[in-house]
Amino acid sequence: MSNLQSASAIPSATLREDYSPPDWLVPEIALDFSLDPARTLVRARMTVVRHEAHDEPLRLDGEGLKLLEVRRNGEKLDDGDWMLDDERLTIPLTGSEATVETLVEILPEKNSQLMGLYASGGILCTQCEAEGFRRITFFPDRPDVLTRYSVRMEADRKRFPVLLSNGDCVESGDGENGAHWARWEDPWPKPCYLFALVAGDLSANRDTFVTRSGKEVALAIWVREADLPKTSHAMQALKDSMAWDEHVYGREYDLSQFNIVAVSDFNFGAMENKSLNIFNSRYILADAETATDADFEAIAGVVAHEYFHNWSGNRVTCRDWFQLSLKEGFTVFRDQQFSADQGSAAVARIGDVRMLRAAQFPEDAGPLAHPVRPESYIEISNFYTATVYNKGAELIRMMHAMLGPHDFRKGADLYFERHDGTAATCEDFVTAMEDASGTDLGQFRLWYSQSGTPKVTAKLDYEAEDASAVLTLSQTVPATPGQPEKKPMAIPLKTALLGERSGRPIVAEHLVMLTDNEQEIVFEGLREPPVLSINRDFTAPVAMDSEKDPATLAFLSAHDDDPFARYEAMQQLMVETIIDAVSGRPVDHDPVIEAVRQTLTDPDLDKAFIAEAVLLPSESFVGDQMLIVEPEAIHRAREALRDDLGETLAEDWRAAYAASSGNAYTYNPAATGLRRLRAVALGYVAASGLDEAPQLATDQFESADNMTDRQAALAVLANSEWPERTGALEQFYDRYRNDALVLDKWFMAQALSTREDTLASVEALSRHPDFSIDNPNRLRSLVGAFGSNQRAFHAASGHGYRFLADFILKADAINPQTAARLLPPLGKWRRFDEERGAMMRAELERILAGPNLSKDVFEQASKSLG
Ligand code: 0A1
Ligand code: ZN
Repeated sequence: MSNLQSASAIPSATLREDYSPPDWLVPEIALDFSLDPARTLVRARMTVVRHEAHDEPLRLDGEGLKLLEVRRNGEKLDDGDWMLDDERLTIPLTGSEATVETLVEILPEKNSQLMGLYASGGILCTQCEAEGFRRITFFPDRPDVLTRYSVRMEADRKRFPVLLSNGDCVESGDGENGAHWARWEDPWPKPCYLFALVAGDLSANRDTFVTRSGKEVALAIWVREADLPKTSHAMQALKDSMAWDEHVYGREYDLSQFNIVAVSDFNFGAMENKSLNIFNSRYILADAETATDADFEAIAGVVAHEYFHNWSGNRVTCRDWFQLSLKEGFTVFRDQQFSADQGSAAVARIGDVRMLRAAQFPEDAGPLAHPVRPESYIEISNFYTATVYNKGAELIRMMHAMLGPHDFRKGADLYFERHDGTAATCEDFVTAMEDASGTDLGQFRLWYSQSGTPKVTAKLDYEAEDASAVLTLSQTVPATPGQPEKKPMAIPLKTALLGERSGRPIVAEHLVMLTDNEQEIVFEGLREPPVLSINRDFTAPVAMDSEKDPATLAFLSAHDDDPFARYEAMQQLMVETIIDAVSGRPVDHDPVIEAVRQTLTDPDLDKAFIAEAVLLPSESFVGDQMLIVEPEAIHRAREALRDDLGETLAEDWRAAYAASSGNAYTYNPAATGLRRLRAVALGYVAASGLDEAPQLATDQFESADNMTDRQAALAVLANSEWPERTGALEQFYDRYRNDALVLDKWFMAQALSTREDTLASVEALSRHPDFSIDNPNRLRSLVGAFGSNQRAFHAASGHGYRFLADFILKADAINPQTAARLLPPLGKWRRFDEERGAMMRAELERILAGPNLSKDVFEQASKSLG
């Protein structure tokens, strides 16, 4: 198969600068599927039109297809009339237009990569982004070829009573031998990565939405019948998203139906195929018994994300895959705005930044760093990254901050107006923002091309005599692979000064643009000594060093009027305290304890905010701040601070726990905030060493009327040395063994455990009868989660590294995309001591030497070593 590498063939890279427009366009295609999981036949008849003057033949991408027939203008061609290799079919054509027809055979049941047409739990479904369509039929598989689709499919009526594709069902009927068929037409030209087809025994939760211009849209969420009761939250999220996009961006839905299908085997979260979104079932199915509040939030976020793609991605798509952030960065920004509007905006922002720091900052600081608009790739699937998605969203957010909401909306309108129905570039987006607002975004464009997280230092010097202060800002952008030298970036920083005595703003929030390597800003007429509050709301995705002492950080954590800055001050105080301990400097837990007490007992604060603010930074995040990561020392220092916080504030934790307990389950922002605080408080009660802690956790575990509380208690028990642990894990397993999504939580709680024996228990779990390497969710919940467990993965024996590498090699033979996504923890080898670093490198080398390595894993492993 073409995506498997022999040791001798080094896969080649595709370069952004090599882009050239397609030689042939395909305005129309008629697809005819004879569906059978064991052997499906696909007939494709397309009209091809020569694009500008050239002599090139028609080249169609194809992978793993058995070619049975080729026709040109209706005439069957002999073998010598075309050329075939394992990547493409070449057909000579004369004239400016032709009809080309192919017939191929594919084997959905054998498709373990989950790209193209595959079988999941008896359902046949497709995944075409980025380059899966070529595994269905021969076609110019690139996003700048836009085509109108007519799709006929025929299948056994009993096994596949429901037949879906993009657009509308225009005809259907009975076939021979118990078969039936349907024909779907999509009036909107689209790139082939947005094609979708589903056939299966599915039931629908149906609803309707009336658009602002009065068109009725039929909505349906298709699942297995038993799962229907778990679809109401996703349906509500869909209707909310449709209304939100009209209200905030003026974007209306453009077809008469919108279908969502949930499948249990899926490489990513979900896919925005035109009017037929296909979802990983974990982002659709939810009820109080089986899903946590975090699951409910994620479902709403992903449903919104996929829906918003209808405009940012489908109506305006990407010219080439280097422009992926054009649709993904913008759509993540839109889904973040939507989520912020559903509850506490501050808590939503904290969540965005947590995610960015957990996934993107490390990526930007490691061997896989790449710009938001990459310059080259070997396998495009490896570029569905936190940089393209989440840093990409931060770029859009910075433009929003610089232009203001009004001009930003004008820019978005202009972008949609100019590029509707076309394949556009990141540059087109920035130009539209520039043209609509008159803002010069020249220097800002560097954010798309320079990788690495800028480091900004801010120093405020106060002159008491003349009531003034000078803010000195400087920036450096670290060298990253292929980019040794960097230019200074345009960095928007929302800034305010607070009075040291009053705790109130004495210079109101305003946007400071840092554009030079170093810059000074003078503030005059200061009534009292100032305290700097900078990068409020995290306006810029930078690492900020503002040289504040613990007292100032504690002050800001109690007084800053920007909730994000308040959270940030507390985090910084906690990180510095832990790092002091790791580095052997004298440790003083008191400022953290005092700051946490203040926040915890502040009656004016939202409970969800308190819960986020008092949570200690993760061991990985602390490690990311250090030159050489010391996993065991970080674990010990963090646990010591946690125990001290638990013990010293035991009364307060008990009180917070009690105040947030005892309500019957409802799902709304106030109730989820209370549950979040209860979970955090339970964690600290457990750390306090109070005798009652095991009982409290066990009671919560057993009597919870919802998964949020039950899972929180399970996590505390799974981390503990208490005898109650084993019983709780057994009970959980017995209760949920038949629910795959909940069983994933059971695997994950153990893989994330901070206990010393986690590696051994994960090894044992990998032999559990319910573990399956074929299902991406299960693989990620055990092996993926383990790779993010800093203590267990970095066990000094190196066995954690070996375990992960073994799984990457095994998974690569089945599903290269999912295997490659497990690799980044090994790529951090430079950040660890010599022994660990050498062992990690050795595993990367072992992976690279693996037989028949995929392009996906080859790219990640070779770049990680480089
Ligand atoms: N466009 C989707 C992400 C996605 C990408 C590739 C996939 O399959 C390999 C699936 C989904 C999104 O942003 O949600
Ligand atoms: Zn997306």
